[in-house]
Amino acid sequence: MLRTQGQVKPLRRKDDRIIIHFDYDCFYASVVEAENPALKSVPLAIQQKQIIVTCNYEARRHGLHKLELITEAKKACPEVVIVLGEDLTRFRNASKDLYNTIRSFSWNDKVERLGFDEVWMDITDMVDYNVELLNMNDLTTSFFQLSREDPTAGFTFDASKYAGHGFMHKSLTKHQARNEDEHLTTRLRLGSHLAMHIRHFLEEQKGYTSTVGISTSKILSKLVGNLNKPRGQTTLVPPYLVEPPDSSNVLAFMDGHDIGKVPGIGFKLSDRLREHFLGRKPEMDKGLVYGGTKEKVTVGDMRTLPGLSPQQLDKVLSGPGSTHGIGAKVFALLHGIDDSEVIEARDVPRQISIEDSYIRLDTIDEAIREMTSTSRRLVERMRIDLTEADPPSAGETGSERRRWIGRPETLRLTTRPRLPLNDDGTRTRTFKRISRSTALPGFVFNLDEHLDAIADRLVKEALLPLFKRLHPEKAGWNLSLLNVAVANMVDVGTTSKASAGRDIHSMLSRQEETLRPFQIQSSSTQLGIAPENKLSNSGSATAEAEAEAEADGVSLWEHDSEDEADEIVFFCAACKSSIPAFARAAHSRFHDRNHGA
Ligand code: DCP
Ligand code: MG
Ligand code: MG
Repeated sequence: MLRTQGQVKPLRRKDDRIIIHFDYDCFYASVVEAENPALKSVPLAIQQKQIIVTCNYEARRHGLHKLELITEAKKACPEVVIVLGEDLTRFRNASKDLYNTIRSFSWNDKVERLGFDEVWMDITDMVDYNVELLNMNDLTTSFFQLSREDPTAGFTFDASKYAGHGFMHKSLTKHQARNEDEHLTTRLRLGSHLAMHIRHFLEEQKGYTSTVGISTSKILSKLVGNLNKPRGQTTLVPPYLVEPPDSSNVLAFMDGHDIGKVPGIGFKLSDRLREHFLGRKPEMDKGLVYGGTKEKVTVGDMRTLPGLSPQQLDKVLSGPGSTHGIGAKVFALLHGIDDSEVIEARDVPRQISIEDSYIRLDTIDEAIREMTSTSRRLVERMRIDLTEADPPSAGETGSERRRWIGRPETLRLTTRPRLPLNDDGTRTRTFKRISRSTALPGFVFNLDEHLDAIADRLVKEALLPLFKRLHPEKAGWNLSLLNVAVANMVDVGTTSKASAGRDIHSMLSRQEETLRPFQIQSSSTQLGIAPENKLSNSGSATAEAEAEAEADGVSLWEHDSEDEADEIVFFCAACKSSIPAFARAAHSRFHDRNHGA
């Protein structure tokens, strides 16, 4: 069915970017195999708690699956080698190393990680530069320049075809397929060759295979990559037009997906969409910790629903805490349009949070005690992750001084209250988090102060007031979780080696920007003082809206599986381990389940 003009017009894409999405094959298993290559040829599974978080492809050939119970896996394949993966250090390190390797190819530093094993790279600048260099009369022996400065650095390739697979939906006839955008085709071809080059580099230099998608947006590149797994790559080929719908390869490709599979439409949104489409609550498999099979409603089902419009979707999807303009965003996503940028690399995490879950936490004294110990760990974490050694100036000796390289501006307290008992004595479980934010006080940055003193003061002056806003009653509440986070990180710039050798210009311009609020400071000892010109963002509308949207799970990138990896360090005190953010929701459900209702 053709959409009316009025609805399609806002769907003009911005200038096409070329984006590559990497997904490392069976990531945790590959990390373990890299340490012990003998394991490559046997079925290998990585265990966390009672489940297999991932397994190698040898194990998959034996019928094992990701997120399967250990007991079931052993039954299906008694010879499986199981390696414990509770300690995430090795995975985090491997992830950072691979990320830095990919980043070293980038000119614009738009290289973004999702979870531990996915990376997007915006290669628009590299592709466009190289399109200019093409000899249109002899595309088959082209040269891809990997550096603007050194014309000899690069590789030869055949620009007349794609590297790897190209995806063209079968519904598009040859005739329609010819109606393609030549320029976009050329650019995507170049993108596919660069993707192949980096993919092979990762394989040969680092020993990791990956699955890659190439398209014009984050979402399309991520989705199309899935078509050839593992160790493959797929380019979504033009035509990319939105109109007419029956000759768009993008729409044809998107239409077949279950709406829940579209990144950016998380489980909450997809449930509301399913409910809207079916006209009733969808059947849900509540018994499954990791989200069960639900009734399949496809993107095509939704997209062609009579009367569908951004306004209508807004009505269906907006609720407390929902993202502004959610209807328009989802409407665009259903049409395969996603203008979200690949976020530029940074040297400090975006936020740090520490949390603990409780079977019972229902007195103010306990709450204060828990907030204090959590704060202590948080400040300790900040000192590790957000400072670097400050080289002593001439003539100075003695103990090593450190300086802050990232300064979060916001302090956030999140709790998850248990619902009161039902009449029949049962308790309805809820995963709903509530939060309040305030400006992070400057004394937290005082490196000379003892951790205990900072934690005490932080609770008294900042967290307790937030707590009272969340839970005004003296008693009557019972919390199953407390989380203290610092967010709104301002990157103060680093002098470390990690940042050396990168595009100097982009680094300088970035530093200028981020340093602006801190120009009154000159040395590390003064960093304990909050900048004079900093406005208090206590009760700031954006911070709270953000926190609440997060609490409701209605954010463009669903937290369950689509988060910012250890950009958000999440420490679960219940099992004493750091958890990558993508696994947080699943992990906390795991504890809930074991604690019982
Ligand atoms: N992971 C986890 N908990 C989850 C999901 C994933 O610990 N709930 C870990 C294990 C994986 C890594 O994160 O190795 C990436 O997960 P993916 O689901 O992307 O899967 P893999 O990379 O393991 O496999 P594939 O080859 O299918 O990409
Ligand atoms: Mg992945
Ligand atoms: Mg993977």
